[in-house]
Amino acid sequence: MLEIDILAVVPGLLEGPFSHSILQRAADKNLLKVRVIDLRTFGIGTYHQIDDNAFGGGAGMVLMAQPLADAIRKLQAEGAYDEIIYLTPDGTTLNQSLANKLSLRSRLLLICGHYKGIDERIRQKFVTMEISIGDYVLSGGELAAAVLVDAIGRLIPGVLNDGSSALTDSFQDDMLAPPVYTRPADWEGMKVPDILLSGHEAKIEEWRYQQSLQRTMTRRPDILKDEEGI
Ligand code: 6GU
Repeated sequence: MLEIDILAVVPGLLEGPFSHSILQRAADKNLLKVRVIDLRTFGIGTYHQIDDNAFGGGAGMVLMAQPLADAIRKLQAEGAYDEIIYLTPDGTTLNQSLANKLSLRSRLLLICGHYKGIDERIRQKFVTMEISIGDYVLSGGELAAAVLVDAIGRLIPGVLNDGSSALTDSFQDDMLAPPVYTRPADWEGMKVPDILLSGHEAKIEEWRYQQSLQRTMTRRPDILKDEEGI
């Protein structure tokens, strides 16, 4: 069982993603438990303030240390986290290897930033890992958290029906996946490669490997391992 708590500024953004398809099945099987916590409930004063202007000036608000610390400490009191992850464009870029590692943990806290980010002292005091989902800027960490949970959730053993399926994904062996086809074998005059209809398992495997290799060399030579290289 993997428990993921998500501390969010806009929890509504996370209502949809976890109640469908694979992640819902993971939850039904008690393999994954995602909980979204509204940072606003830890806000200060009548208006439940969670952000303030940045010291030193400049446009944009910063999430204050106190509401974040109060939320983190309350959640920690329910059980220790393996990692406290801050979703931020200046974090380590997410890749398959990192998703694999995180899928083996049992309790994670994801912190979603907003505006100009969170007070640096929260990063120093609590955060153990900082993750970005790519080199572009989102308006907040929630959608990035949804991407991270999807990437991790489908890797938890038992979540996918076909246990081998996650292992043949693009990136899983530093290679892109080969092309796939389904019925009909002839669609609008476009035929499925004969080899896939041959029933010859070893030859099909070799064809898929060659297709993967070719596709990776042309599209993503940067991810190829040396021994497979040109
Ligand atoms: Cl994790 N957060 C935000 N706000 N923008 C991003 C991101 C995260 N990863 C890529 N862009």
